[in-house]
Amino acid sequence: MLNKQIEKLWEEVREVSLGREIPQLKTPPTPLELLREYISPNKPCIISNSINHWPALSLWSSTPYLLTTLSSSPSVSLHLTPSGLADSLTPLSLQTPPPLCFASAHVDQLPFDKALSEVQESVKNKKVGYLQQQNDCFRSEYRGLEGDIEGDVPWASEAFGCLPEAVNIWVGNELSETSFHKDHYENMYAVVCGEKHFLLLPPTDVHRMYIRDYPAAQYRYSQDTGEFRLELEDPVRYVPWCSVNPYPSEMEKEKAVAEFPLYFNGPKPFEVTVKAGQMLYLPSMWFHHVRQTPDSRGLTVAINYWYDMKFDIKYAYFNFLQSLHWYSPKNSAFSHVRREDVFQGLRKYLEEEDLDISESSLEH
Ligand SMILES: O=C(O)CCC(=O)C(=O)O
Repeated sequence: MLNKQIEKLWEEVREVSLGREIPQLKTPPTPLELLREYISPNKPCIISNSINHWPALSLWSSTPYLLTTLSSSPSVSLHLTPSGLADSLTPLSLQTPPPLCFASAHVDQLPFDKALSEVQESVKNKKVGYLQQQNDCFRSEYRGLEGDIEGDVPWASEAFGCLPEAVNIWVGNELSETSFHKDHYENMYAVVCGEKHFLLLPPTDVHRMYIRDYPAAQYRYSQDTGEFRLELEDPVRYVPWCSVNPYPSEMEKEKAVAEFPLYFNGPKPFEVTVKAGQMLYLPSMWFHHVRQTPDSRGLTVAINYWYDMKFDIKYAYFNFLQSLHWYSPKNSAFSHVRREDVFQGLRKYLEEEDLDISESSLEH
């Protein structure tokens, strides 16, 4: 039973390395400082005054500028969901227990002006648009804006010893939220318009995220009916995803705390707001949850640079830690009981939908 030792690790990491607040740097660090103080110890920081020279900081707050500059560009990827939560856990049906799936957004390719209108006309619990695509979309779909930012973050590229693998843009408003997850990339995340609010947990806190396998599903939006349908992938594909929603409604709060006590009763996540003109160094494998506050015209715009991470000893330690089981007594409100529930609900759903999925895939 390693629970006590794992809990000690959460505390010790904060005591010896992370502290209680994310460091705020007034100017960009030298490559050596970034490497020594932040990348090597896998420690986030917020950096001010590092992108003041980007023309984007003044230009992109003008919607007419964006529309004109991107008017002859190829189409851009628009993510549509009913709730603003893409890549997040969603009930597949109204059954009890509700079978949860990992729901990805409906993705449309549209000219920028049409896609931006969809974001601006988003309606909560009906249709929410988020302009994003994590495939280097800035350098392909938004080429027209390339001169407004730098192709890389020079002091970071020097510290990482490489150029960014991908540059992505995120254009949304307060209705879009990104659920807790981690990436196998080093991330330099710059906010250009509005604010982004991050909750951060170090990789050592992996047990507090209740990562479980969920069947993948896809939202499909119909222009004809104006409705979304959630379709389970066939054959079933499982996605390991964090189970914790850090902001449950008042009604759901008690249940959430009972289901995920390690998250809600453990050390508080680091909370940081990245303002327009600031950059967050988000180290590889850190769990992050992202919300946003738009600027006065109603948009948040951010750019992130993904650099390859080093699959070094930290990665090996993380995998080892994740392989250790958190012991939960049988019949407790969380742990295996809930996992079973997830599959019980799914089994019922598949039967009702007459989907032929083998029992063995459900034992996954
Ligand atoms: O800005 C967002 O909504 C999410 C950003 C994110 O998850 C990332 O850069 O890895």
